[in-house]
Amino acid sequence: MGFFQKIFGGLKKTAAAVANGIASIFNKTFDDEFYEDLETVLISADIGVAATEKIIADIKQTVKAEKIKTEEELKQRLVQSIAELLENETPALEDPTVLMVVGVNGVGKTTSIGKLAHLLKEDGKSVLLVAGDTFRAAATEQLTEWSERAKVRIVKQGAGADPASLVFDALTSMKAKGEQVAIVDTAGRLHNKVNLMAELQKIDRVVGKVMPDANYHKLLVIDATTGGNALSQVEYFHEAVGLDGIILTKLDGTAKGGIVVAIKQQFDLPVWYVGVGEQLNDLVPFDAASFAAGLVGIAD
Ligand SMILES: Nc1nc2c(ncn2[C@@H]2O[C@H](COP(=O)(O)OP(=O)(O)OP(=O)(O)O)[C@@H](O)[C@H]2O)c(=O)[nH]1
Ligand SMILES: [Mg+2]
Repeated sequence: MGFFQKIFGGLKKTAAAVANGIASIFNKTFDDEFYEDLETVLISADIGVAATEKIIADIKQTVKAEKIKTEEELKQRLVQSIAELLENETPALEDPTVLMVVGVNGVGKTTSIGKLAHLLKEDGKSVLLVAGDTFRAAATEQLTEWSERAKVRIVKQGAGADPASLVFDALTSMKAKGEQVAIVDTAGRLHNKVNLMAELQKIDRVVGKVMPDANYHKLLVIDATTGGNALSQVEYFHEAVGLDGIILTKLDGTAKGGIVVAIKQQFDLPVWYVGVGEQLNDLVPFDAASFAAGLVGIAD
């Protein structure tokens, strides 16, 4: 299955909600009431107030300029407006790359890392997983299973080991072996948030020290089913460690996939990958046009 079909499939619930919403409000008058209802449909998909206002303004203008009449034309125009808001550049992963993956507990960090390792390996890269979540023994076991599925090397230590020194060892061996991409798993929860952020900042310094020339990116994983709360997670982690991008998981389990648009609008952070299921192949590189089409449920 191609990436487009995967994104499309993952957005099925959101698309059904948006398409049904539009079908129930559509009338050919394009009056104020119609636009108010359209606003409600978009906000219900978690697109966010600011982005929704931009989309509505854009639609209002083009409905007149392009003489839009049918529901299908309206939806196509909607796809275009959303795609414009989502357009972003994700950097090519040049060697060597270090990715630190952060996020609150349960959002899908470890699972996404496993899937990403597979995706990059399929792309011909040598990948190293670093089991930086030493807070729970089960976390290391879980990442080990993923390393076996994706057939990539893993560096790990016992539960309770210091994550920063584990990362130091892992990256030192990565340099020696000439591996191309390291993906570092981190804890989602420590005794408190301050400890967690201090730990992430410590790992951060170690990466800078061992591999100052690496292409180092910090990715926040957020769970699409959490709704508006995801926005405060973005804000918090962005302030604490400075993020480069987002991995949005569990798109398959929600009708609120529009959260991506709200995040882009509020933080101007690009989405790099989306998770559309629990299997090895269920992580897809983000693409604005496909995502926008999937969100509205039309395949161009
Ligand atoms: N349906 C679906 N489930 C997902 C997706 N990504 C992750 N999950 C599930 O979400 C649950 C939590 O995933 P983990 O990868 O363990 O999350 P985590 O962020 O590493 O959690 P902690 O290590 O506890 O902080 C698991 O049951 C995953 O299978 C996705 O894209 N779709
Ligand atoms: Mg985990």
